[in-house]
Amino acid sequence: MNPADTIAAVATPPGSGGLAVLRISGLRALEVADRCLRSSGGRMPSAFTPRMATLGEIHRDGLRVDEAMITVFRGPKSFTGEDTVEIACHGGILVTRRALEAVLAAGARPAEPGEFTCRAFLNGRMDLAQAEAVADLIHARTDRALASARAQLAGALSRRIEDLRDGLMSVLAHLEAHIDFPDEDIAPDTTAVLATKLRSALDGIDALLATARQGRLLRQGVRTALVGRPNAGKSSLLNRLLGHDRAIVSPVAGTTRDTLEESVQIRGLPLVLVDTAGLRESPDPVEQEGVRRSRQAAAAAELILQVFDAADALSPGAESSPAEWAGKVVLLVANKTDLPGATVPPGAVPVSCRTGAGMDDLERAIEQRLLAGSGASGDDGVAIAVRHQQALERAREAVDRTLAGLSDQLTLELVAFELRVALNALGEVVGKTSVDDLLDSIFRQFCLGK
Ligand SMILES: Nc1nc2c(ncn2[C@@H]2O[C@H](COP(=O)(O)OP(=O)(O)O)[C@@H](O)[C@H]2O)c(=O)[nH]1
Ligand SMILES: [Mg+2]
Repeated sequence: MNPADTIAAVATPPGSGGLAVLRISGLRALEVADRCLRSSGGRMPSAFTPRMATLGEIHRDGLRVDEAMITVFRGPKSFTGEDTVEIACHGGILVTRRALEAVLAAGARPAEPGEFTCRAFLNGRMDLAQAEAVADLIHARTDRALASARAQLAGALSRRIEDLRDGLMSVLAHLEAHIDFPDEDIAPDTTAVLATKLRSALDGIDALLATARQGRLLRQGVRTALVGRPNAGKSSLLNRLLGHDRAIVSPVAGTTRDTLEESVQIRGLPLVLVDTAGLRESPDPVEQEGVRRSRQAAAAAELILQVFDAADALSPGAESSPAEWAGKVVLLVANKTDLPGATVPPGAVPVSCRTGAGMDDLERAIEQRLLAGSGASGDDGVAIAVRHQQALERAREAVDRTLAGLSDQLTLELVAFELRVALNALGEVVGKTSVDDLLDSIFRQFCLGK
């Protein structure tokens, strides 16, 4: 990914549509554009007013490829920070391909995945956490996920990280002053002040770490298994939650034999629902396999909706949940409450998949149980990703060691060293690591003896 290259790509998804947008970015973006684009009045893009759409055409070898609206952005005022040209042409599969070929023939090279955003990061238009948020924003499937991605793109996570870094930096500055003047002992009350600052950094890190579960939930969705005896109404519940008939519902017990997966948004949370065969002993080998898959689906799920027939006295609701469900969110759903004689044990959510009664309550219960203890996202919408979590955990451990070093009165060099480890780990979240680390990672790639 040579940043000196001028790159081009189609920015809209493949397929035919009304419009397609091509993007050219790099030092020579305007030079490339001048070779393959012109306004309907015959002007070259380098003469266009920046940020104003101009009607024109894409041409190659003197032949017109397509009509287009062309917008020029002069760096650094562009997404990538470089000179950029955006071309909106007709969105046909072939016409888009020919347009891209014309741009490539004019001297750009095809961009690699993520390269435009990568350049935005390298050129200081956004930090690493914000660059990642671009991908989150594009892939968001629910409103909550979208809100969180927007917050991260706007710098909510970056600000929290910068605050933490500032706090730790001031402690480091103190330590280093004492290292430079070793004759002066660090005063006990100074140590106490530093320790307080370190502990407050730990609290800040913990607050961010508490959003990790929510982050995973929003980015990946919650695997949710519908389990229970045959005929309890699992497939009916799946259909209700989806809002349309997807699974076969039948009074014949054992109808659902394979597991079936569907994505759904429940109160802004992405869920992957897995309908399963009922859990029961069966002599039928196909159903046995279905039961085995049910167990597997339940084992892989984070949320289990344990459905039972509230009108069936023989189907006790409070069946103890198997030991392997420990650590999962299990919600007991009492179905068929429309039938006479239905009884709902405490803790179960009463619903009727036939009438739709109780579905709102069930959705609220799902939301509440999933967000409970997930630390929800912060007020600022921050919900960290796995990469941030790993860096923050390392930062946390290093701050812990710094604190221990201070109280054990280790040499200040060692204490400061741990603190730098913490600062670097925090820096990784936003893409700032110390020069030492950067050089290290660069020179490690050199061969020995050079
Ligand atoms: N009365 C009543 N019948 C229901 C309800 N939900 C499901 N059923 C019926 O129960 C039977 C089994 O439902 P199904 O969803 O296939 O159960 P599964 O085996 O757990 O997937 C079907 O005949 C459904 O029409 C309900 O809320 N009330
Ligand atoms: Mg079923």
